[in-house]
Amino acid sequence: MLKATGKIWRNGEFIAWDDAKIHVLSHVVSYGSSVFEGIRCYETANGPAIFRLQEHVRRLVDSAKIYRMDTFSFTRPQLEEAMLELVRVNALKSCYIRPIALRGYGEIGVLGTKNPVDIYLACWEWGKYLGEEALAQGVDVCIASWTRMAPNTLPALAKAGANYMNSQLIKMEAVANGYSEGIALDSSGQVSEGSGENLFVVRDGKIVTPPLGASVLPGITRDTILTLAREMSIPIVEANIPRELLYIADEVFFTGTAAEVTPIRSIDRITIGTGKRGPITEKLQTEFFAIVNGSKPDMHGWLTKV
Ligand code: PPE
Repeated sequence: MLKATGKIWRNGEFIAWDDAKIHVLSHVVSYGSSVFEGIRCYETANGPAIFRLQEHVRRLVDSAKIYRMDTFSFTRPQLEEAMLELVRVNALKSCYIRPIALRGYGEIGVLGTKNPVDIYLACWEWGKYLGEEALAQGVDVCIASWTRMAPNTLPALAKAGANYMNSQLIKMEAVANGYSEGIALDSSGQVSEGSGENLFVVRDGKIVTPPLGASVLPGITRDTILTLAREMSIPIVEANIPRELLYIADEVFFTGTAAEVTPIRSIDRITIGTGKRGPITEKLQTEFFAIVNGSKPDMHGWLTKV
């Protein structure tokens, strides 16, 4: 269950959690016109710090631009500052931050360009996305019968609410069949991503992840792993992945703000590698957590102290 916090930021002002309501005829409700983010704020020895705040705000503004929704008057630095203030106001040590820009109440009809774009920033405490054990033990997943959106349908580079109808189909099918998560292929049949995670495959000490053209979200954790692997001299490339490569991989893992770095131990009931978290996954996971928790120096400037 979602755990309520004190305040939500709306268009520049803090309001009570329970007052963050929208009219049922707001454009977003009928037509799915929202763009959003998911950001983690981690507890560190120096207090709470938001992970890759600038990159998340940039992607929010990019998503809004793709949908001609970047008509709000807040700059990126103002949005960054507002999120820091949000965490301070709610006095949380660690949390998940959910910024949402939506087409609000006004006209009715598909176009929506005359409707206001309202921005909300909320945060709450959120634990482990795929379960507490998932990070160590790995998860059992399937290939979904639903594919990701074809590139000329809904743009995957935008983190838009509407894309998550596709994610819901993938996730519901997986859960209905007893899996934790589903992996979707793209419209040409290549591996794309999970319903809410990017995907990495390890074979013979080399890592592959699908390119941005494979209908994936340009994940910020994905970028973090690409960067860390290069620095650790682990060969890593972005390339198309045929479905069957997943079955014969040594290791497969998900990345995402919510899922962090989660190993996959089986796909379609086929055991991946040894059926446990693999050594490269573990190495990257350990490095990732050391950085986000502030126990290793933040060489990249990825943490913004609250
Ligand atoms: N692909 C999809 C489809 C996706 O939703 C996410 C994040 C990612 C990849 C990873 O992106 P990033 O967080 O920048 O590394 N999914 C968010 C939503 C989860 C939810 O259920 O809500 C998240 O992880 O915050």
